[in-house]
Amino acid sequence: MVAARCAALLLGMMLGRAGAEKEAVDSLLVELVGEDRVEQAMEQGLLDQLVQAAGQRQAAREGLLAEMGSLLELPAAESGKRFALGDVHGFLHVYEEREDGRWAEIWVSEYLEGRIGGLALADADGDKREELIIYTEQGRFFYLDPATYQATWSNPPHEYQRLNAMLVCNLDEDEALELVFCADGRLVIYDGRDHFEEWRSTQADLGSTQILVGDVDGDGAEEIVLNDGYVFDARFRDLEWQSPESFGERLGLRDVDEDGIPEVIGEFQGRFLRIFDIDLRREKSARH
Ligand SMILES: [Ca+2]
Ligand SMILES: [Ca+2]
Ligand SMILES: [Ca+2]
Ligand SMILES: [Ca+2]
Repeated sequence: MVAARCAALLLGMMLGRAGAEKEAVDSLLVELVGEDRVEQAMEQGLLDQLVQAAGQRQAAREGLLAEMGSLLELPAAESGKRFALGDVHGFLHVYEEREDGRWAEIWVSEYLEGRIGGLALADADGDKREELIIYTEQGRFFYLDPATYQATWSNPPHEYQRLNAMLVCNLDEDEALELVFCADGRLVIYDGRDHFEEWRSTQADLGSTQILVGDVDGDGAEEIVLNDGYVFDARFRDLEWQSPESFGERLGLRDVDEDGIPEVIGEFQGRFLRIFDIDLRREKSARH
């Protein structure tokens, strides 16, 4: 019982309700294992297990919402938890949880001039405050204040015609983040603060739908991995490898062979998985 209550409280914390509930979890943990063993329990990963259990329970209830790129948890307001949803009609909606656990729409944007392709929450301009970043399929970017939803920046119309995928991350030494995206067939690295193209690929036929960044060949420097089989050096932007086959529609990184280098795990047709060793430039053999 105590564990179940603890997991429920942890779930609340994960969804943004910190503060008072953190204290409640701490006291429950004391109740669960005794004051003198709290530290040891935390070291043994008890909290991790509870967080994982809470996450699994939520996933079972809500399906794949957590994996959808145009749906994003927002910082909770005093009145409740909130999430944003960008729809295919070009509108961003913000929903807030009511006390009975139901959700209500509390805000909707103006028309954002195209189907919404993805959302991110990050401090892209390095001012220590996060932006809600939206991109549309037609190549518009919008920064919104994540609490008031007022727009703080958008790129010019017609800067790009078509945008397939975006990742917000830091690829260089400056504090501001970069917007890494696939636009009009090219991979583009765009300065998140000063809003200009830092680099674009000479390859002009990319149709990437997912972008990941990680050190996938173990040389200590990060690569940009595109789901359609391209691997670029994240810093110097050279094409390191063009795989003869796609890595799948969706990608994940995990080191599954203990060599310290994450493998790319790619999903095809929403269910079939392949494992790629990027350092060896091949799909991992099915049996050793
Ligand atoms: Ca910011
Ligand atoms: Ca940067
Ligand atoms: Ca590397
Ligand atoms: Ca590995």
